[in-house]
Amino acid sequence: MNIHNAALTISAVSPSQYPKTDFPEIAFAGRSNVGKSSLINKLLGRKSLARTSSKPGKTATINFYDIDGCLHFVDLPGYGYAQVSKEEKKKWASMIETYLNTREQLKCTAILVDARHSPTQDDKTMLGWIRERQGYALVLATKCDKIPKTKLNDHLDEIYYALNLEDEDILIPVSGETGLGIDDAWEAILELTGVE
Ligand SMILES: Nc1nc2c(ncn2[C@@H]2O[C@H](COP(=O)(O)OP(=O)(O)OP(=O)(O)O)[C@@H](O)[C@H]2O)c(=O)[nH]1
Ligand SMILES: [Mg+2]
Repeated sequence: MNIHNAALTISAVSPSQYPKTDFPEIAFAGRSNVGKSSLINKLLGRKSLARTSSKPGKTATINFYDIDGCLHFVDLPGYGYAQVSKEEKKKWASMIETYLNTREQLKCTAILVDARHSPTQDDKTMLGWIRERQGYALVLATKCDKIPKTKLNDHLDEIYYALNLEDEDILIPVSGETGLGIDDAWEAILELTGVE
């Protein structure tokens, strides 16, 4: 996609702050530090629009990025970060759940998993929520640049089976570092959000 303008619309914590726009949204969910914000930057061809950090827990709000006034990318707080207090975890979980369960503009939620490791119980729980809402799974396996090319298929197979993926689901290997899989990811995003 040829992007002319991408900008942060708002960092929201509650539904009253969600943008009053009616164009489609795609959300990016995944464990803290899995590479959500990095992938958003790569998809948008921007270095640091979405703030990233080697320290998990960077994104603590629901960040809406407006793309040419026709699509919102929604960067969700990461889950599963052990160092966050119980209170904070509860707050983030309820923030994510409220958005996923109530937002009508949400057309697709992608789940990001680290291609190097087996998906966690938290990943499976999150995918369960997503499936309940949209039926299928769009799984983006991140940090593939860190896996030797000859091993990549083994890692993808492991994710496929661990998450019980099926034919109608989509699993795309990506890298927010090298740009691997970015075109494929865009193709899936445009199709699943219905953006021309
Ligand atoms: N090698 C490599 N590093 C990556 C990739 N994606 C992200 N990283 C690194 O992983 C760390 C976390 O990336 P973020 O994009 O901030 O992760 P996040 O999922 O947004 O994390 P939270 O906001 O805490 O939920 C950073 O140090 C990134 O540079 C990737 O595809 N390849
Ligand atoms: Mg982030």
